Amino acid sequence: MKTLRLILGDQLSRSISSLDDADKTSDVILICEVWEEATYTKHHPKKIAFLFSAMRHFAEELKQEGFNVRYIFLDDPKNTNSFDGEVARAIADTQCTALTVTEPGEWRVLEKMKAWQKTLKIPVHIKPDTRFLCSIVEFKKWAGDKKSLRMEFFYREMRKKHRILLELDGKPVGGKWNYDSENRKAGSAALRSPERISHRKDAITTAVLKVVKNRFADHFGDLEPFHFAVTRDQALTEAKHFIDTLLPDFGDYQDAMVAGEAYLYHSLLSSYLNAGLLLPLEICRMAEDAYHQGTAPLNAVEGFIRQILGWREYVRGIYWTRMPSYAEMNFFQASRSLPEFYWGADTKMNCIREAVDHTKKHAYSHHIQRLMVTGNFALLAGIDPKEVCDWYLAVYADAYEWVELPNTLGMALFGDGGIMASKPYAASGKYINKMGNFCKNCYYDPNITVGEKACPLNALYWDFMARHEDKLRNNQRLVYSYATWSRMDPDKKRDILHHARHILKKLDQNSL
Ligand code: FAD
Ligand code: DLZ
Ligand code: SF4
Repeated sequence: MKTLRLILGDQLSRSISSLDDADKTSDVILICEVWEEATYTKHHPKKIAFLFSAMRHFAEELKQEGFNVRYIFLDDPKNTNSFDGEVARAIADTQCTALTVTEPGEWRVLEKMKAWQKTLKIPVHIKPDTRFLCSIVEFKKWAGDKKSLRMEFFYREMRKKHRILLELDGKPVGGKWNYDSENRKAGSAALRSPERISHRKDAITTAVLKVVKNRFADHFGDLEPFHFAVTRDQALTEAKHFIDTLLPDFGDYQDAMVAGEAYLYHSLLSSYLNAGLLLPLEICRMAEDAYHQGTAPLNAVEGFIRQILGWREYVRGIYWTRMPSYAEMNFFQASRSLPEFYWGADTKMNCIREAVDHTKKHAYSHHIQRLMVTGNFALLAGIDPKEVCDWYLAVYADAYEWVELPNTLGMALFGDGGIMASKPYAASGKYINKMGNFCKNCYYDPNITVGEKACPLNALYWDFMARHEDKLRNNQRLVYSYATWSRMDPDKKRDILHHARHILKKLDQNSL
């Protein structure tokens, strides 16, 4: 049988299940750059350039190995510009008698693949994505009919299943499963991001940059400088560099925020993991080895592994067990439009300016900025989850719906009402001030709640808590906040809520 094997832009792994049993003499591997995928959201130009270059490099590697690869360039005049069109065209041109694909990372693409099973005249096999450490079936079993899920328990199961950071008797190395409480050092102006690897742009990347510059000029974000890894070898070099030089401090500064410093000690590996250049288990093992060799402390290694083995797998499980209704959830009925400053318009709020600036320059902002700066503001101000999710999907190089949606809707916005997180990650300006130096150069003052110079997040925090008291008062993790609110002088409460109205009005006038 001559099989067409479609590989998507985020399936660039030699071990992808659609390549299992591929026959070099008869089968055709299809990789295609299509306008529909490049524009279903206005992806950051760096993300498009990274993926197109990585796709072209991967295709070359497969060709070197002897595979028959059909690579469709975006500018190919015959390009139909959709997966539907390219699959149909490839079948017609190559006379393949079966189609094999690996399940995609987004619901909308799975729907397309299921439709092919009905519309194409040849058998269509959709295979599980075995690069993940927890299959969807296994996650479903773990989740059962629990109303709310907790990552920590899932993570422990995964540690046991993959025997990572475990003693021989099955107990966690060091005696504790989680060292998060040790990972909360604040950032300061003195904390600088260590030097990062920059990859040489070869002819393939140079050609891709030209295409992206010409075709996606209206997408938000800076295309250059561009120094992403675009091959597995380069991504492995990045991973080794991280493990050897940055991992030791990863834990301490995981939550820190520093003006002008986008990366700090974060790994920057998410784009490579999500596109398939790196595999999650190999990265966890590399980190574990660093601990056993004594080159990185346990709080850093456990914290890093938890992100990949725990959070990454957990959000994927939530996505695939809760879609498609998950995308429609809006627990707080939030409806405000996304403010223009998310797209780079001016704002006096320095934390937002910094996070958006990192995003625009690098198609990256580290987790705590995604969660506690842009995410927290959207939560407190009641921004429509759909608009917020669209923004996160567009602006980050690592964004695919399976991972973006639960993180944004569930973790940052509590839009799922607590399926994913045990409480909203709502915070006032005091938290941001505690974790870094954004507030030092801000027009606003994090220690004031009411008045022209008051940090907008302070009044918005109480306004949010008051607005949603009926939905949140019984949450055990918010008891302390509601006790403080109840004890507050009624005049003070009134002033705060009045000021919050004023802030939201200014927000609507784009003058915050
Ligand atoms: P590190 O801080 O070095 O962490 C190591 C790795 O752990 C990451 O590379 C990533 O693979 C994994 N990881 C860490 N946290 C998470 C998490 N919460 N969910 C899944 N994986 C995690 N991550 C994405 O990959 N794509 C997204 O579209 C995305 N959208 C997000 C939206 C919001 C609102 C929030 C709060 C988080 C989002 N995340 C997303 C999770 C996280 O912020 C990024 O994975 C991380 O910032 C990537 O940078 P890094 O590689 O330097 O991560
Ligand atoms: C993100 C993306 C972009 C920008 N372009 C392409 C493309 O041209 N061809 C392709 O195969 N994949 C692309 N992707 C990645 C897909 O959007 C991704 O595979 C699906 O969203 C499923 O996760
Ligand atoms: Fe952000 Fe408020 Fe700090 Fe300004 S004062 S940087 S708005 S938290």
